[in-house]
Amino acid sequence: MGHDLGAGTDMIGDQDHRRALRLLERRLLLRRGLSLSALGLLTGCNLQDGDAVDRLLWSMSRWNDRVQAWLFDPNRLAPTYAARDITTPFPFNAYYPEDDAPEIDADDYRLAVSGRVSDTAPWTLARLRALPQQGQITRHICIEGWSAIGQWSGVPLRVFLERVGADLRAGFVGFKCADRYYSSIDMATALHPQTNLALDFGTAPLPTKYGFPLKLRVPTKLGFKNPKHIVAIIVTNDNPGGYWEDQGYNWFSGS
Ligand SMILES: Nc1nc2c(c(=O)[nH]1)N[C@H]1C(S)=C(S)[C@@H](COP(=O)(O)O)O[C@H]1N2
Ligand SMILES: [Mo]
Repeated sequence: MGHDLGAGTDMIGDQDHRRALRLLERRLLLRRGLSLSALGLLTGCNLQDGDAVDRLLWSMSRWNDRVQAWLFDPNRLAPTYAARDITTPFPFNAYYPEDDAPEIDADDYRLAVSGRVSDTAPWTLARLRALPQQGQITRHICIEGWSAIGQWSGVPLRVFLERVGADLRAGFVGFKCADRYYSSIDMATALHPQTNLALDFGTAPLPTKYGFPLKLRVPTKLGFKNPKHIVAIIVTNDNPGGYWEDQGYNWFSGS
């Protein structure tokens, strides 16, 4: 199908390249709130830093094309991989350094549910683990130009939404995290068979840095639409936006 993005974490190149991409992306976002997709259209335009930027834009554009070709199709499952393909160590990413990841006490944890649902009772981890569990080995793609393969499993979001009596015709499902992060997805994506409320990473509970105790795993979306440390879920017709989405990243980041 031509959506193999290559193995390993460094599909674009070295650290400098990655840093440069990040700077470029930030500049474009500041300028006009341009999305990554719009960036592809600018290739060869009047950005002025000469060859370096040009090469960067070309590789970014190619990267973006491949990502877009690979990404969301509601009729298709995201590619899955074998255990030997798993990236070790798996990269950490957040808007803060690893040491600042929120520490959540498993016994005190409660998942809040609100909005267009019939049952708003909070969920303990034990209750979440008592629901049917499922998982896949899939590729996580970060907008900053890296990707990595990992294994996540937990409760299919569809199962959870049905269990709380969610209005499955509502437009959006929003997620609030224990840090200041938040994100949201459209209902079609929420009901996609691979969209998962992940409790486990590999064969053990999610480590703190990867989102303990609960992370949304959406293999059909970019990494930033995979909120970690989820503490609240809302079903709503008002687009809840997101931490990066509200700073100009393309909201759909999939199609
Ligand atoms: N709560 C929370 N979730 C988050 C983020 C964050 O900063 N806080 N960053 C997002 C981004 S941009 C990426 S690439 C992935 C990184 O997940 P990882 O640390 O498991 O690789 O988490 C996403 N979910
Ligand atoms: Mo990301």
